[in-house]
Amino acid sequence: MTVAPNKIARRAFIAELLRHRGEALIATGLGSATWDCFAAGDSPEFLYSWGGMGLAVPTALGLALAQPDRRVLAITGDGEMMMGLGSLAVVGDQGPKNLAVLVLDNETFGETGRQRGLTAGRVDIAAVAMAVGFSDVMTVTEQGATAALGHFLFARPGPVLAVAKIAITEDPWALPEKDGATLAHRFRTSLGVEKA
Ligand SMILES: Cc1ncc(C[n+]2csc(CCOP(=O)(O)OP(=O)(O)O)c2C)c(N)n1
Repeated sequence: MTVAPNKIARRAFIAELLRHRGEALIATGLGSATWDCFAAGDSPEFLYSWGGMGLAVPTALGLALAQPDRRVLAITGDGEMMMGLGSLAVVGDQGPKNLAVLVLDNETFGETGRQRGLTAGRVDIAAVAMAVGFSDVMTVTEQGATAALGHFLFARPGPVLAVAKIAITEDPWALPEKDGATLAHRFRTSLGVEKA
């Protein structure tokens, strides 16, 4: 699936996609992916990252292995994913059926000043995922693709990865709790593995 008339507006896209979440756990990449998920409606089942560039997929992989009965989705940016690219190979090696990855690809380091990202050139993260053993990949370029994407990310046997080609946009600030210990405690409590 690859057409690109108008690139995707991330906030509305994520809000629509998360309607299909069910009980999936979400690990967000730093910066904009975190703000998008928080803006769509906060949940203790969202594990936000404020600064761990490259750690969204490793975090989601750990969750998926520790919680095999829960669907786990990492939502992250292209720059963040490129920094943690090797983690895709670990996912391919481990092969968790309950893990999905969504890369919000604006082909820039948006948050730090729109520096050019590698996916603006020849790098194809979906092709990398296929090459390291993901079971399926998808590239989305349409705002209205959220139902198909939701089914792919939340129901297809994993590990699966989707790349959504998104627009470079200026979105209003939407900042969740910042304290990592508080966020982790809230998340673990919601899983029932820690007392409130
Ligand atoms: C190790 C490390 N290097 C650099 C940064 C600074 N930094 C924060 S967000 C960001 C860009 C993230 O780009 P991308 O994941 O594509 O997300 P976008 O902002 O474009 O949505 C960078 C370089 C950081 N937080 N950590």
